[in-house]
Amino acid sequence: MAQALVIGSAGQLGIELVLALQAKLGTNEVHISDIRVPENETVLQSRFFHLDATDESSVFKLLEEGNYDEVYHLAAMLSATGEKRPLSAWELNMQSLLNVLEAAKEGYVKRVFWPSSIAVFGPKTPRKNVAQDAALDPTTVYGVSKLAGEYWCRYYHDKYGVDVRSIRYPGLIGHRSLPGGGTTDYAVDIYHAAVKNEVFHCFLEAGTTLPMMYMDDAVRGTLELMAAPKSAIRVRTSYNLAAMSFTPQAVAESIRAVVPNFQIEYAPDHRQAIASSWPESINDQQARDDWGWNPEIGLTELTQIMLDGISAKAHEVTG
Ligand code: AKB
Repeated sequence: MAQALVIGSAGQLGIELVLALQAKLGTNEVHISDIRVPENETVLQSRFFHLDATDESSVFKLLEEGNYDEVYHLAAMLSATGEKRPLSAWELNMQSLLNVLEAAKEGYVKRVFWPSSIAVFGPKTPRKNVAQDAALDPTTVYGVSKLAGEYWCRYYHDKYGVDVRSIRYPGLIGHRSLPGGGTTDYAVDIYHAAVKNEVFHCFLEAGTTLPMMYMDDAVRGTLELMAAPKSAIRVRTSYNLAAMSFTPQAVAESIRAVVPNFQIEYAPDHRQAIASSWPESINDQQARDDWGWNPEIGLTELTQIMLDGISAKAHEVTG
């Protein structure tokens, strides 16, 4: 039987996490599941299970039969789409988590990873250098579901001994998969526009500062958290994690250093209110102290990596 299962393997983080787990454990040691088939040939070399994670009996069957060491439960509806379909977002984000936690309580899996987000913060949270135990004040259904999920995780740990671990991700930026339905998605889309020599229409204002992270840092952090000894994990809600903070204008400038004629236009939409409710920067000292978190990539390197990665893929496709 495989060691790890990724639920939500077709999503932006899912694809990248599966690739990293395959490299770490071997393709056969990783099973993948989603409600849709992942669009990545390498990811699909692992055994795929079609799964609706809101269906309790399907989740139980898969986890009981698989008896995995680790389950990474990533299936979720993100902030922007969640505002269009609040009840569906709540159902998917909450029910699927409870299904996995219940299965873990039955002993079908040793360790669970579940992602939280900077969306748990809101207008009452300080804007800068947000502490681990700062006020949680979400304004979106996605943020409310992440806040509730964090406390469910802690409840299952404290009450039933479930070893569930979590990170509050900032916006994640990678070139091997596409985001969908989030407020930080612009920070991936902008690089695709730059490589295609297109004018980028940004749905946030030029000066909107948000916490962001290169995908490889996020995946490495996730695997490090999961590999840490149980005794090191002192936060059973979710860890703050930070790498960099920037505005759309700053990304555009960093792109212009490589692609001098790159152009951006600003047309803020409903996502601006979500972004404006989130903090600008996060303090992740607790993750550094407890399990040695240390981000590696900043904006200048990120821009080069993204432009190189997307261009290489475009050449593969056309070449
Ligand atoms: C979103 O924008 O909804 C996500 C997140 C910050 O959790 N990327």
